[in-house]
Amino acid sequence: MNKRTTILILALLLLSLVLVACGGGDTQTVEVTRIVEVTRVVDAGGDVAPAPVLGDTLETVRNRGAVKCGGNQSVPGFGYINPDTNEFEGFDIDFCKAVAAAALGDATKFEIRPTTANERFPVLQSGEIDVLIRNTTWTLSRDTNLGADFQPTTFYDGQGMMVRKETGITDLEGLEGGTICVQSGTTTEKNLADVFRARGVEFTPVVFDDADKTREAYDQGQCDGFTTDKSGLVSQQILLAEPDAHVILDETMSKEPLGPLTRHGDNNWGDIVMWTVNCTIQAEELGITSENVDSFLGGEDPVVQNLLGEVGDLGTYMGLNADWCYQVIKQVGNYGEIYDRNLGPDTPFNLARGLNALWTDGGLLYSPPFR
Ligand SMILES: N[C@@H](CCC(=O)N[C@@H](CS)C(=O)NCC(=O)O)C(=O)O
Repeated sequence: MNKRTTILILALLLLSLVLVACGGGDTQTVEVTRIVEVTRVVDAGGDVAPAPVLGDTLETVRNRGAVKCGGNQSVPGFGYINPDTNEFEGFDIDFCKAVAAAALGDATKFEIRPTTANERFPVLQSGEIDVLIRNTTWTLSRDTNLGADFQPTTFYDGQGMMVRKETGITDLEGLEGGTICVQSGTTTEKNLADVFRARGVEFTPVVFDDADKTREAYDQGQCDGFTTDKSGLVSQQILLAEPDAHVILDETMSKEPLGPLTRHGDNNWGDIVMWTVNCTIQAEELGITSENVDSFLGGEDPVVQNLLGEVGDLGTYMGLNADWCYQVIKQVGNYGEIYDRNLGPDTPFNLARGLNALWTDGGLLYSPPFR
């Protein structure tokens, strides 16, 4: 083993970040004071190897005893409050539970801070939440200018358009001269303008700042079309007065890779969220589920042993228990279980996996190795 020296640099940074609300063009300034800890391990040969940096979010989460996720409350299937149980449920909520299972060993130790599209980035940046898991599209400006780090995409989506069936409209050109309900602070708002301009289709946007108002306005006939991510349309459709009276056009107007975000400056916490998502994907690839995970313990396969923390120090590198990924699988499930529970054939959505299938099944989901 090489002799190693650890250099600890503590820097107090006062950052004044201009947070640009993603679509609406409004700007908000938030003062952020953060202590950044940089730890480097220098080996005897002089090469600098990055060592795990234990940022303060994990510490904060442990002290609080819960992970705080920014989320949705009115998007069935993804993030909503079940009226029967009064509990948050959905695909995004399950990924928040998975982070709690990884970080605290207990998937029930989470809190959801519901956010509008406009306030989601400021609440992440100010430290009010630990992670934002709310159908948020990964874009360059959000990843850089808003001080966020996007973690692996959990849902590959694209923007769609809903119209009333009775109109007989089958494509975007059919909306010429019409009105379109859209939510502010979203990529949706910008894409709508760009795509319609590019096609030379005139329209009038009717803009609201939350999902309920946008859907209700469309339902009451204030708009000819309703646009958001296709997953959002499928979700909102079940809340319309007559869901079957509406159709989502085949056209997809954009790329919307949706996934969790952490703050710039806490790489360790970012790694925890990243590898939590990867853990669910890798488990599905290996056929490990919440039901059968225990039968994989004590096996000989090093790939499984690493994933479940039976050998190696993978958890330690992130400041987690060795069984962090086992807890995610056992308590929340693998990616396919999370998908099916919230969006699969036994739900009102019955969404095909499509791009969200594993790479081995022709989709885009691919976890790097647990080595
Ligand atoms: N993926 C897009 C759109 C995300 C978005 O905010 N969609 C709306 C429409 S379904 C939503 O989730 N609204 C929830 C709410 O306002 O409660 C983005 O990141 O800007």
